[in-house]
Amino acid sequence: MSERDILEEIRNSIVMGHLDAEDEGFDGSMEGTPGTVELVEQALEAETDPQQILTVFNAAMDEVGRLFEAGEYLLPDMLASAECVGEAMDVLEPHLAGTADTQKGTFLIATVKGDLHDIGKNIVITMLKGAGYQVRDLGIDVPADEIVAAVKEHKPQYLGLSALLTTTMTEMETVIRQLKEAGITDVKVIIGGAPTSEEFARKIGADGHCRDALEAVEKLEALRSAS
Ligand code: B1M
Repeated sequence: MSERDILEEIRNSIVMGHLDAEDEGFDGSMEGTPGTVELVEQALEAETDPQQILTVFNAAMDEVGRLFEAGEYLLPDMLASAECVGEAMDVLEPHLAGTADTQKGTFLIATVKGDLHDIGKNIVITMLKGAGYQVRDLGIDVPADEIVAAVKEHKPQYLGLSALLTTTMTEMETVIRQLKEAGITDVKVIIGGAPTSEEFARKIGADGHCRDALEAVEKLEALRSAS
């Protein structure tokens, strides 16, 4: 199978919620055929660039979002596709991970209060670990005061905030305000997630916005060399 074909198969398999060969997928007919996990393993065996596989995860979840918006997919369908990406990330992570370089500093990240989306955050974590940062994941649905307490405790150089909902992105502003109120000015805050933008980052006083995980690495490198 060509590289293009296998990447296309991974994309389809995520969209169809086909986790692995034991799973039947949304249409009930896929049991016994390679699912997302086996296809990612095959792609890695064929020496496909892991970054390229990550790009396919993004594309597949965009399609799932489109189908959900069109009313063709329900919540459990989105969850099944999300599970495919989660398991596939576990297979991919060792191929992306690097060794922590203590010189590079600590990066703390959370999905803000009210928001349960973590696929993007987890990709950012994998990429930053791969780039040598020490990463601490605070998880999902994390209230602003817990984030501020974690910053006080761990004293990271960088804080990442993720939000996928227009209703939760406003929590990022709360976090930045509470950091200021606590007198914490030495942590650089960068944000990301589909509804956020460069303009929004400026408005709430963040130090940067990242469109994707690659840009998160670039932004941290830029902030590091500027400091
Ligand atoms: Co939800 N959901 N969802 N969902 N979901 C969206 C976001 C939505 C756009 C779908 C749609 O309608 N088209 C829509 C939001 C609409 C809006 O706010 N305008 C939506 C909705 C409405 C909802 C619910 C409200 C549905 C309901 O209950 N009726 C509900 C809310 C739950 C909650 O959070 N309280 C809900 C629930 C869920 C699931 C739990 C089923 C599941 C999440 C499972 C999980 O994450 N473990 C889910 C999913 C899977 C999606 C979509 C389909 C996919 C998200 C995703 O994983 N994308 C999504 C549609 C879409 O995004 N196209 C959708 C792939 C991922 C790699 O990209 O997360 O953007 P992304 O991350 C990127 C960048 O944004 C950036 O880098 C990442 C990697 O490149 N980035 C950062 C992200 N965070 C960063 C942080 C950084 C830096 C970069 O820090 C430095």
